[in-house]
Amino acid sequence: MELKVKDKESLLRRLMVAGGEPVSGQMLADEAGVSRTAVWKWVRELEEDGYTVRSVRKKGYVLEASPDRLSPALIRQHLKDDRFVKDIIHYESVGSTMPLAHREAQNGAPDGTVIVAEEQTEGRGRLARPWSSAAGKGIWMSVILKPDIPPHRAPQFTLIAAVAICLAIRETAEVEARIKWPNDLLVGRRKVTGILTELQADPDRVQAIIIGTGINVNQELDDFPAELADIATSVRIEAGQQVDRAALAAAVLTNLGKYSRLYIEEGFTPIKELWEKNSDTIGRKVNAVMMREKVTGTAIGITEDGVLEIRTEDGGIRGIYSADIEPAE
Ligand code: BT5
Repeated sequence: MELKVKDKESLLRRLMVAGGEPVSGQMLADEAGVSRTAVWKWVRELEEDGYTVRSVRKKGYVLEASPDRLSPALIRQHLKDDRFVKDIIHYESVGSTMPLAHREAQNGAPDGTVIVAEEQTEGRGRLARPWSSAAGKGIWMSVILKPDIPPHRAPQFTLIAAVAICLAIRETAEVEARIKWPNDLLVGRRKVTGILTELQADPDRVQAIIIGTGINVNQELDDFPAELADIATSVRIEAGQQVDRAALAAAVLTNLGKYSRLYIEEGFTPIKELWEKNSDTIGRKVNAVMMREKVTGTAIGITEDGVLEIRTEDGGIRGIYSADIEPAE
């Protein structure tokens, strides 16, 4: 990781890796090629951003506390592997991170660009359904991927994302989320995460895949709007304690990099195995509710294209491409 101090963000990272030891203001100024007053100004700006920086006489600056935010520096501090994440663009409040990510992707943003917001005022799910995205409570994030694949393989990335987030929640908070086909993570019967995958493509090549992830992190039950009271949960509710959003976001991004690499190198089989192992859907009797029909049967697996296979009462097998899945009993 590049640690040379050149601005406020790199100063912050430098104080973070010092792990509570003072870092000399003179040394920072020399390294950055600026005056000690300029370093002091960066420190003041960090304090305005909510960090607590103590100045220890004759020794230097110590980072004492960080705010509960999804700032690039805080997320990067927790990244186990920085091969995947290229750029993190952080907003206080946006309508939705999805159109912003589309625009960045069109303007040439590379694979591994992340758009993240503290709050969305018009967060959305599939079919333009609303997605509740309260300020400071969740991870409302869109990730740009630019894999060299044909468009029909793009839905597999929803499954990669589901595996990546499911395992990140387990690793960070020891909460056992399970994947409901195709794009929800549940704890018990309640939804903790929704995933929205969108595509920019030519007829034969993917230009960009945008993975939108809405992870409920620190809501308490009464933080949810009334219509979600019986169907939503958060990692905090399930873990019984506050969860570090930046650490969880970093775990999600680390895993997204790890499992998309695994997919590119070894194909869909290892992803399919992980998906099925962590699935809430496989083996259950379900109704697949589509626009014009409802198919009832036992979910038996997913295909190479991410299609859900259901064995119906008459013993036939139906492939489901897009539907809402509900328990049949
Ligand atoms: C989804 O849609 O589950 C995909 C949600 C994707 C949200 C992310 S946040 C970052 C990015 N920016 C966006 O604007 N979107 C993405 P779907 O399967 O259609 O589920 C939508 C349904 O989930 C709604 O109709 C509600 O019933 C329910 N819902 C809404 N907000 C929720 C929440 N915070 N937690 C749990 N359930 C919720």
